[in-house]
Amino acid sequence: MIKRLAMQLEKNKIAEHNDRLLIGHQRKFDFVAEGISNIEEVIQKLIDFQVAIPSWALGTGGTRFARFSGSGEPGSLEEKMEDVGLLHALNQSSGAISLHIPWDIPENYAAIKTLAAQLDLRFDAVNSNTFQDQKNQGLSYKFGSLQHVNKAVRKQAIEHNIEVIRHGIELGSEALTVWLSDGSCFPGQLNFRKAFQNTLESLQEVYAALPANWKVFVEYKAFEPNFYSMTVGDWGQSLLYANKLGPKAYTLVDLGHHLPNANIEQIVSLLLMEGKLAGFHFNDSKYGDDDLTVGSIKPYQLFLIFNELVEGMDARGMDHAKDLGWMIDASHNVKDPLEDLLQSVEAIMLAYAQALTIDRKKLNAAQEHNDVVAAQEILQDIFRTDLRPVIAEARRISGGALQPLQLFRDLKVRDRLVKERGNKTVASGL
Ligand code: RM4
Ligand code: MN
Ligand code: MN
Repeated sequence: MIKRLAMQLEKNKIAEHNDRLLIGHQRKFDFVAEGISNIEEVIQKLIDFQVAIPSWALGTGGTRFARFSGSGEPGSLEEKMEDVGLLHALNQSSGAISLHIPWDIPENYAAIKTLAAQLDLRFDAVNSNTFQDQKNQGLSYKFGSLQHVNKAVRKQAIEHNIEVIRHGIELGSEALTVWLSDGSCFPGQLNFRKAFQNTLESLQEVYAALPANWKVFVEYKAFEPNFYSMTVGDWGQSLLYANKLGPKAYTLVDLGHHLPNANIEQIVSLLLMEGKLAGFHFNDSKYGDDDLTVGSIKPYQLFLIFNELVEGMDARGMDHAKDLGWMIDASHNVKDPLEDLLQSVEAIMLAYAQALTIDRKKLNAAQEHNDVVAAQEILQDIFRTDLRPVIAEARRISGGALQPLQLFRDLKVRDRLVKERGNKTVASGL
């Protein structure tokens, strides 16, 4: 059983691996820790910080042209959870999973919850899907869902969202993420104002179905699959919906959903200021919604985003670990999905650790004195400081591996999964 593999990993293999690397690690950690005055606080915050893994990113993704499936991919929700359990056993920072419905419909809630508890996982936001037509679906979403000119289509999409909430309630989720592909491909196709109003009214019905402790995350995207207009096209439009909906509605930032060169860190800062930032779908991109490994293309941008996050959350007295949704939204065309996800979580932890060690007083002073050079020096000095031993130490203390990726390879985890699941498995979802 894979489940047993995850547990075995936790107990023996990780300890052996850490013992082997300990002396070298300690030396590097001591060296870097000496320069960080709040090192204990930083490590505690790193231990508390958990990134949710999307259930749709555990298999090989594809492009519009082809999908080259890997081997040993999870064939069921249970196997996907076991994969996330493996990641979490290795890094102790992936203790949550985000489900996409209907790609992953939980059939036996009690069994799924028991498995989650065994793997030390909780359920983050549940995601609805009205961007595809499902088998046996009455009406088509070809021309949109919540925005549709036909009320019956809107109703069908609203009901789907409410059904997703119901699944989430059973599992202990506390948020619904709505990403709409609604929009238009050609000028004249859509009356923008009517499309907005229809979407708002539909979202209001979904909002009314939220339990008291729930949030709804309105995710925006500037382009694709519609190429002329998107009905939730940017953070301004998402914020309009969120403000009109009410206090349980927030704007979700997916790093790949902006027009080229958008200043995402500024968007993050202002959404936080308004108390309307939902959280993130982390990924990286060069050209569009590439869904690449977090930090693989623009690590400095990621660091600048975390700089604004830490500053803004602290200004509002927020709990870093709990008050926002931290999720990955990635796709893996050429890498092993589990290795890729380990890299993504590592990149997120690194950017967070760096942001935690910025000298805020110094940075404020530089800003107050218009000392542009000093401000840049402060940020870049931290960005160029190697804090990998600090996040490794946080992992070690919480029972994870000093080098998760190395251990994943040393233990030939993928080979074992292939043996268990076979060569020709194709995971559902993207
Ligand atoms: C979209 C968007 C959503 C994700 C789907 C699969 O581009 O990022 O968050 O649920 O892809
Ligand atoms: Mn997304
Ligand atoms: Mn996307």
